[in-house]
Amino acid sequence: MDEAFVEQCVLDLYKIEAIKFGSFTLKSGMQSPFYFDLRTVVSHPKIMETVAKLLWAARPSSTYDLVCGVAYTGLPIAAIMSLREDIPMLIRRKETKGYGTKKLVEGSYTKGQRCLMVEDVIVSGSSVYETVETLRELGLEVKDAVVFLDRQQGGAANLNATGINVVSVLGIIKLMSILYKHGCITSEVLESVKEFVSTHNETSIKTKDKASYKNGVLVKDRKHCTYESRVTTTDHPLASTLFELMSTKKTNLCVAADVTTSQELLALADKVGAHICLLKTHVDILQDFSQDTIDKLKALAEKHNFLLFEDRKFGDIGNTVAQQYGGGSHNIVEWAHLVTAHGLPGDGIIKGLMSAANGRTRGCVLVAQMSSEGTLTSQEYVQGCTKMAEKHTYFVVGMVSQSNVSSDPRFILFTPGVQLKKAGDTLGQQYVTPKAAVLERGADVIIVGRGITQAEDPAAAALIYKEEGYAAYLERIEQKLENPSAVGS
Ligand code: 5BU
Repeated sequence: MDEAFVEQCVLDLYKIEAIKFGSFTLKSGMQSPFYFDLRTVVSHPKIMETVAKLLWAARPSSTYDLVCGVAYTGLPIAAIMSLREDIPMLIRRKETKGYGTKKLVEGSYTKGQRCLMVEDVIVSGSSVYETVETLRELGLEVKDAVVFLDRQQGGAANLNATGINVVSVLGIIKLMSILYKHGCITSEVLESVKEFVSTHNETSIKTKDKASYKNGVLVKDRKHCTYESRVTTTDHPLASTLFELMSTKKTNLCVAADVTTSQELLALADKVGAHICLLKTHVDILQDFSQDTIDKLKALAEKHNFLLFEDRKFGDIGNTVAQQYGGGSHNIVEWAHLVTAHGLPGDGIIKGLMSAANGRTRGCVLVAQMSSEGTLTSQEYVQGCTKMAEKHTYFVVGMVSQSNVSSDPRFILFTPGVQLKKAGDTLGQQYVTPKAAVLERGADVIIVGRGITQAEDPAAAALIYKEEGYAAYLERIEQKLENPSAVGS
């Protein structure tokens, strides 16, 4: 590659403000003193063509059947390569369409074809990996990626660990040196970027459900950790208690006690108590809720060693939820170890709940996804909920989910919509089996309501669900992490 050609390209990019200095928040939340935004090249076709030429020249091998750009900036660059080199391209959507074919990848391909990945910038390598993972699932061979700028923050090592060879046109230090050499930046800016890179080189990528790579080193994924090992990994005392009792009682079953009288509730809790780790309630369904009911329920929770989980699904501003949680006729904070809350209102809801908890050992579970048909939770919403959980690990113990929304072993994923016999009800509920919930959807705790409460013998049914759920968990932790270079292939 002609050095002068690279230098000129860097200067051109500087001129069109594709490189900026200041304080920027990256996708991961990391603060950076510089930002490289190659999106601006779409307004400068000649520069974009040069970028494409440089990327093509950097490719590690000469034999590819396809090129695929990582959305969004990689797409037009890959399109230029495709045109110039007469090589077909693929587009991998960021989200599946909600209509039509629901395809994630557009374009023609056949299994075994070799595809070159094209990306503008890598930080951790996550965006490249996400795209590669999809293409590999379709049977394509993806081993190489060309990247215009490597921010030198661990991304190349992370990708190497998943079997992707990364070649970049430039590293950030080289780019900065070129700008400095041509008087575009001061030595202070150069030093601040060097300092930033040397102190921010720990990034990680998470693969869909198998593993996570931090600076190229494999970190154990939530789905492969035992409940026992997670007793000490979590920041939350109630999560520790729950992991402890799940592993000693050998159960990941939560019964949803959706009954209408206190008598039924207490009778059910006594019958299934030996088989569960949590009893989930909707106390507003009870016709005769009273303090006496709660006292008896607490005694049963002690007797059988399970926790109480009120599925209140708080969803208002902090000030309101604080009053709902810590007062009213149900005074939930007084007796429920865990409560559900929506992420929708933002952080304030957690602060509100915490203020009502007022130092008591309590926790909340954020509803990230729902089991019902037509649920509105988008990928962005789910990510927003997990981010919120990450910010409040001292109060949020996990998420209600229908998929593997987090590989962080600190979080407990609770999955409702579990039944052995039915596929759904007439009001939109959708069921999967305990095995599918644990193995395919990544559940740590399965939530079963009518599958047990409407069984002829709820205790016997609870035992079956407990055994199925726990066997699936044992199968999951036994699953070996695949050879990193084979991940996704
Ligand atoms: P079922 O009888 O197994 O369908 O009861 C499921 C329970 O879980 C019930 O209490 C619901 O309110 C609760 N639930 C759910 O079904 N789906 C969800 O996404 C959430 C909660 Br969040």
